[in-house]
Amino acid sequence: MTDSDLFGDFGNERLRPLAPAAKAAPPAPKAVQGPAARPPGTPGESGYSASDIEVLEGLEPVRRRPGMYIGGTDEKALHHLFAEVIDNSMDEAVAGHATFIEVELEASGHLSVTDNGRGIPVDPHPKFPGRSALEVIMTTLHAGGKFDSKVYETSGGLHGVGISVVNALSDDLEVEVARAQTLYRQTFSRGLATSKLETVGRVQNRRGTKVRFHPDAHIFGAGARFDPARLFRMARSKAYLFGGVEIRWKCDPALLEGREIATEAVFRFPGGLKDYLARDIDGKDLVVENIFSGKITKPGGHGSLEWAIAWLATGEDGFSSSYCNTIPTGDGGTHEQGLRVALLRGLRDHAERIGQSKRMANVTTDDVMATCAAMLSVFIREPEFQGQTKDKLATLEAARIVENAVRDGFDHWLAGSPAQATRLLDWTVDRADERLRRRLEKEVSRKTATRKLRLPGKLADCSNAGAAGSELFIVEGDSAGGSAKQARNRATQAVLPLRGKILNVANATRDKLNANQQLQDLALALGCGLGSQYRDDDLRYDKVIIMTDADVDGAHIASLLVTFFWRQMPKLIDKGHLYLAIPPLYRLNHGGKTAYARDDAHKEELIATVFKGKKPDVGRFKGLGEMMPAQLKETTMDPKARNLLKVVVEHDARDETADTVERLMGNKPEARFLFIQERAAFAADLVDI
Ligand code: 28F
Repeated sequence: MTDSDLFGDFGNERLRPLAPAAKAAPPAPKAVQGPAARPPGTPGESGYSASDIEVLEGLEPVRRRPGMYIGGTDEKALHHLFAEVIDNSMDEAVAGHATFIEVELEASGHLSVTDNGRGIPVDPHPKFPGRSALEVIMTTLHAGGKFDSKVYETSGGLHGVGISVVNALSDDLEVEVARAQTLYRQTFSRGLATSKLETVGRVQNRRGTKVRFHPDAHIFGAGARFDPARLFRMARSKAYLFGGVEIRWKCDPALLEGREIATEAVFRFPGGLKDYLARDIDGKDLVVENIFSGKITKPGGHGSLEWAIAWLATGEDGFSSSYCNTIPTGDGGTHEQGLRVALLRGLRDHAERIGQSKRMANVTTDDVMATCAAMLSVFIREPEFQGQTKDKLATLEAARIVENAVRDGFDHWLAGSPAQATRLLDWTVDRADERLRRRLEKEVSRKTATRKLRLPGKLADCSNAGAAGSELFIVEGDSAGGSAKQARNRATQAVLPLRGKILNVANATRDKLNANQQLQDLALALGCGLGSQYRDDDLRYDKVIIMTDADVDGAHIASLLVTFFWRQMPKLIDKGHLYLAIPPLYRLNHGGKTAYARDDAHKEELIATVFKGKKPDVGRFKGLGEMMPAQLKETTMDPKARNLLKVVVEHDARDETADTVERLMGNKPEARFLFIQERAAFAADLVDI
């Protein structure tokens, strides 16, 4: 049994996976192949019919462990339901069968998505007498077509795969299909049909699929609500990513109480990513005034791609937003790699052409991308995603397709405006020089500073000279500090014990912050300065890991620390340095086997999977200080065995994050009370009531 088995499928150093986790997936279901010959009379433009569906088992696993399918039951997971549904409509649009998609949020919390595509097949399913293809798709997990290219042009959601998960997690769901001038309807609740497939009647000028659903309060909590602003942004993003579809937004005014978004809107952006990027960098100073963009469309969509790139001259870091088949790939992947290589090689060749190739000698892709705001969207058939998080593209062909296309466009763009090209070349070379200068400074400062710098007495520093590979564990109290110091790897792991509660900087004055010994010690240990003085190159550690007890107090201290970093060192978060350790809450022993569980749900899961249902002895850790150093190392600190949660703020969620931190940590208790009220059911799930 490997360590990661002890912690089940937690994605190492990433947030929960959005895809079914292979390890904890339901028992291997029976695959039922349709009959070879097409049963007579099966309709469908592309000759597609129910018999092509490879059917797997029911939806019970989805309700039992929703986290395996949508990454949790929090707000992000709730909005994943919408993503699954609209991705199916987008598949129809990208495949050329739909031209509009309607999204409507009702006061009741019901959300409906309607497309004018071909409509989900309703012909009888040959393997399930008395059930239609529609019902089979809605009520069976992974009911999707064979990965046969004629069916899957460049589908993001695999046409019907995700929709059954949405059905399982909705307490009320209604599907309407208009196909062959006939309107059909069927209703469901929690994955089970609550009506037969009804033929509602003849329809003349309507075709496509409508899904109207209400998330199940038993899964997401009674207070769970769709956030209109988030739905609005998600719907708008789809229209930017595929100019061939019009997306119509409608939201009940009652849900918008003074929010800044419209009750109705129509999104159609033929300008595509160029418009999307222009909106994102609106008004910012650029190194070269116009956006470098391009688009390659292939018949059937496979191999199509679009990009839009600008270099910010504001001193801000750049960002890369990439997509595959209109699905966000938050962790990048092969397509982004192809883009980076194309830009570097294009610049290098340009330097050579103007006899300045020497200047590019030290330039890396990091320097080219340092202040680059890039958007990239690819369409490929049957994309492969890396690992379980499903938001990193692994399809190797994508790197080549993107590099060739972008390189071509870039060569023309550079040749087309020599003055701009020279400015970009100068800018990029400056970035490289700056990076090298900082690295030198850092090595020097690290060595001298460690001697000279008045490091806080409580810091047990690591012996590593550079920041690369070094980690700082921030722990609460001296007993946890003691265990951590014994458990650590002294070469690469430093420990800073903080005593007691941390100042809540969300409503503290600068003076109070300066007077707070804890936070001053922390800032000293980190070495990178606070606020506008922050310099990422001076940060003395590569990873800053908050390791507090697995109890409510620990969670409170962790949120106070995250508030401190968010307010005083946001770039430390943006650069991916901040993590949360995941110490175990329980130790399970039985029959010579030991496993550690992070919470009650995980304990149950391990009893079922590791202990095969046999009741193990369960020990609860009162705090890190309680743990033997060897256990602390094995479960929480050793990079080979531990799981870490990386603190990530998505580029387009910054405002939302600032708003949430203010509401939760600010000095307006009524705003906090409202926030908690809205999510009371989540707390209910957590508290043993
Ligand atoms: C509001 C959500 O789900 N739209 C969809 C289609 C169209 C077809 C389809 C969907 C059987 C199992 C492959 C129709 N005719 N909107 C949607 N529109 N699924 S979902 O086929 C499902 C097949 O997977 C469709 C011919 N080919 C495909």
